[in-house]
Amino acid sequence: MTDPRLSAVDAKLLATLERAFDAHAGHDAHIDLAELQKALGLRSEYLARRVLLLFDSNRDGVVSKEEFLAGARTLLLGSDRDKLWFAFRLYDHDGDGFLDHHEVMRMLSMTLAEDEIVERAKQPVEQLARVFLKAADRNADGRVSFERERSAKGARRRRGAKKVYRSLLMRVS
Ligand SMILES: [Ca+2]
Ligand SMILES: [Ca+2]
Ligand SMILES: [Ca+2]
Repeated sequence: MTDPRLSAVDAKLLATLERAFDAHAGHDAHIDLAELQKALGLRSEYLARRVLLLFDSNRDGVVSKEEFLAGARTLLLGSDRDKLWFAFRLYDHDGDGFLDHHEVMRMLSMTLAEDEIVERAKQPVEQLARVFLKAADRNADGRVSFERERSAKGARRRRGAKKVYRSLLMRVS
């Protein structure tokens, strides 16, 4: 890094991230699905797979150090919009730019499962999904786009995103 604007904090973070990568990547110097799931402490292999897809820019199925640093920097130092965009793509399973009922259901199920509150949840996921969509889906077409999502009261979805950020932050610090 030769950027003179790179602050000491930034440089320190980069060093921390590099150490975190080395610790999890193993001898092949790449983070595969199992290593990523373990590194993030995720119960859901599906969620780990989604994170891997977002980090894996060259689509070779594993995360290189460069890909890891780029992704982690976006999540740690990026704008709120960058972070939300990451979370949105995480749950947009078919990549059509919208969260539909099934994707919202999956997102809520996973968030609840990761938080170990699935047994305690009084409302079934189906009902939560309906409430969420009703709050976030302003033009009532049954799905949520990124722009609308951003401005809507998508509190549950944001909590899901926070969980991922928290996991990432915890593992790299
Ligand atoms: Ca590895
Ligand atoms: Ca890759
Ligand atoms: Ca979708």
